[in-house]
Amino acid sequence: MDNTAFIALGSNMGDRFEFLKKAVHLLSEHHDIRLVNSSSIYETDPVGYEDQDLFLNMVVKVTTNLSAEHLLDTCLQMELDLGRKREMKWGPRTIDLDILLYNQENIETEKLITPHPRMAERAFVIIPLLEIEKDIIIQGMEKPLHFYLSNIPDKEGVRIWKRKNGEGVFAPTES
Ligand code: GSY
Repeated sequence: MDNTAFIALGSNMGDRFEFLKKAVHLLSEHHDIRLVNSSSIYETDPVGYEDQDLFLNMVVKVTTNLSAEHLLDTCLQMELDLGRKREMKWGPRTIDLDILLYNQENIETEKLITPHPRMAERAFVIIPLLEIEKDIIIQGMEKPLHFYLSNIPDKEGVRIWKRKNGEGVFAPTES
């Protein structure tokens, strides 16, 4: 599997944990995707449209034979397979799979932009991403991502909910 991608997962409708688990399972089962690592699960205050339920968020690292475009189509299909519901653009959703990074590529198509344009402002993305890739460098940024953590708003809105490999246990992969 030649390409490395990071995918953010989020849910704030229905059985949030079940949606995340099923999405991780679908990724790990796909014959062109290998799940390399996954973060703990965080409960997070909604960002943007705030009058909605708390999210569960996490990030996974995968390697894949799929092109970025095909990986995107695969993620969108997984959302549909999981019965994705989303009534409004920034509103509640059963499951979201957002490609954050695809190799070190700057992709700009109608359907996909990498690095994800809003990832650097979102503590609910950065905190789980740094958990699994603490020295990650994002193209276009001068310093490794962790340098920016102190400037990111809403950090207190991101709380560990199920620790990877902790009691409970949510442990799809080891790092
Ligand atoms: O883009 C992801 C959907 N989303 C989220 C999310 O996943 N987590 C939190 N905490 N807030 C969000 N606002 C939106 S839109």
